[in-house]
Amino acid sequence: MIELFYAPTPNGRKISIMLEEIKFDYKITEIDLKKNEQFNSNFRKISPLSKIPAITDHKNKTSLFQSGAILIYLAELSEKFYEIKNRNLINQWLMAQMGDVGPLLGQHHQFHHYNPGKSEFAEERYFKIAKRIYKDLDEHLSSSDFLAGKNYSIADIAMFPWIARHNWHDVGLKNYKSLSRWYETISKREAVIKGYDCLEKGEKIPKI
Ligand SMILES: N[C@@H](CCC(=O)N[C@@H](CS)C(=O)NCC(=O)O)C(=O)O
Repeated sequence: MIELFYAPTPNGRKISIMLEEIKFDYKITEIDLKKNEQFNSNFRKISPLSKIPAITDHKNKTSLFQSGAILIYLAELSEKFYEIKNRNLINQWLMAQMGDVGPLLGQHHQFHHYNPGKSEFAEERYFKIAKRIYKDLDEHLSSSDFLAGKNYSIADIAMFPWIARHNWHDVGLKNYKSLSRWYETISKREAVIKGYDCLEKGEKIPKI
């Protein structure tokens, strides 16, 4: 059984969606970031940077932090969404999500959504970067069904919950036809709908 240390954020949702996709038995331990529970010493033993998501695989007696590493672990264990012959491409897009898209959109959330008016420079900078991310993803997806080719993979699972914050980004997802097509396709997957609302609070995937 997998224990997922979770908060309902894009990084948390990557893993709840993956666990639903691979139909593994799992339980959620909520980490309330507003109450600073990520700094509790027990949690820091498995997530030394005090960040969700993290997992403990009680069967294999293994704990992991960092969503990308967790996705790879679960993909290898389940042999799903991480085709061996396509790994370079999948890894490339997974790393692009982890190293670029996530952290940069995260800054856009901070300045545009949570703290407007605090820094004109940062608001403009990350708005511009967010638009560029949408444009680049849209261009790529105009000639590729999914991020790493014709099959849905852990790279898509990593990227999806970030684009699902499109209402916060104010970039206008509907203007990006290929990115919208990709988003709608993934939005309809039963496991994605379930994993998005894994706390069963009735949270719906934002529509375009
Ligand atoms: N690169 C990490 C990022 C994880 C991350 O930023 N988690 C945030 C929530 S989305 C967090 O736990 N923040 C709490 C904190 O930094 O104190 C991953 O992909 O797992």
